[in-house]
Amino acid sequence: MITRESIQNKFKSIFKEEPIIVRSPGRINIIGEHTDYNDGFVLPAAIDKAVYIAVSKRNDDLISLYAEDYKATYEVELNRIAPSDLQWPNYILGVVDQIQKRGLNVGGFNLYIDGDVPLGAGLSSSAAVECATTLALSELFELHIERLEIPKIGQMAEHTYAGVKCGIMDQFASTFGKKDHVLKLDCRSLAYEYVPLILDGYTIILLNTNVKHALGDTAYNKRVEQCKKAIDWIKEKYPDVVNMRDVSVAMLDEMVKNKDAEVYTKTRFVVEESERVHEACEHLKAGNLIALGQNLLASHHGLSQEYEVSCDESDYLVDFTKQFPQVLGARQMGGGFGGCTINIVKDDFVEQFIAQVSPPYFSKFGKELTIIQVKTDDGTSVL
Ligand code: GAF
Repeated sequence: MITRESIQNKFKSIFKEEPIIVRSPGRINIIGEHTDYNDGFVLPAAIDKAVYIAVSKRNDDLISLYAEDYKATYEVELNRIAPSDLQWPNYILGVVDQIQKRGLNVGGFNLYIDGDVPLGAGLSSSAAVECATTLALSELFELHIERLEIPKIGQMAEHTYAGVKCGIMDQFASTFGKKDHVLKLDCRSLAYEYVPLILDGYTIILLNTNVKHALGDTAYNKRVEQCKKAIDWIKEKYPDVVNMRDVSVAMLDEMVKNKDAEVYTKTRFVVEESERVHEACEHLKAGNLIALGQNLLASHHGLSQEYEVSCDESDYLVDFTKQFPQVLGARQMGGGFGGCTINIVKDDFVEQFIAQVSPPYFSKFGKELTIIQVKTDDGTSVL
């Protein structure tokens, strides 16, 4: 188990210094997928799996990184940072670059990174690295970066150094998450509301397909572009429309359907998914978990058949749950193309569910299924 002491000891053994340590959690998302970069709504929560970053100042201009997961070191001079072919340093270097672009001064530093957010599982390990790095450097160099800037810096680091044109959901949830709550976030205004996550007799189970998604290599950026394309067409008649947030299905019918059937199907999903967030949030508040589960299933249908960001493994797992009345809903979670499905499972059915789903998954795909039980947790903080 990772603790403050284990990180501190490891850091001291490598860098011989006393570090500042920051913890940033991964996230789940109840519903609202691919709506964030369209200025829509999302319903994520920070979880009890996190990234830990420890930092100390150096007397020179070197950035010296050590990643526990890779048992690897990466060093670069402060004024020579650039995206690396190794992906993992990019989440840190991208943050340094963003901080510098804001006119803030960082000096050379040592950084150690460890964590228990499974990588490539759609639980936003990369956003957690970005948020933890931002807060750690802010503390180390007394930059006084405002809390609302943390997710913005993380998101831009992802765009510029990791090459994923993501929205702000992951970094926002990692920064502002609150134990026992989900966040209903308006990705346009960044106004948010904490909604208690009361699942009364049910629990959230994640099934990790172990199909590792790397969003930079997937159709993620293509989907972002397809949404922009639809907006260009809609603006021809409706110049006030800024992005998909302002679009109705009627507008898509009028301005997009005849131009490009694929773009039409994709963007209609976005409009419908954003509406589902409001519905699902009301169901959660009212304790209507059956209706919430139906929202999840509808979301997955759209992600798979319309937005086409699912994969055989996720589709199989979601379909498999449909035979069990004790599983109220399931869907692929996060950017897509693998990672985890999120499932709402009756407490006393969890063991049986796991026992029943794992063997057929292995026989069909030749891959182990990893079961992850998560609890919600607080957002980014100094330990
Ligand atoms: C990834 C992105 F990073 C998020 O911004 C979001 O778009 C999500 O995919 C899909 O909802 O996690």
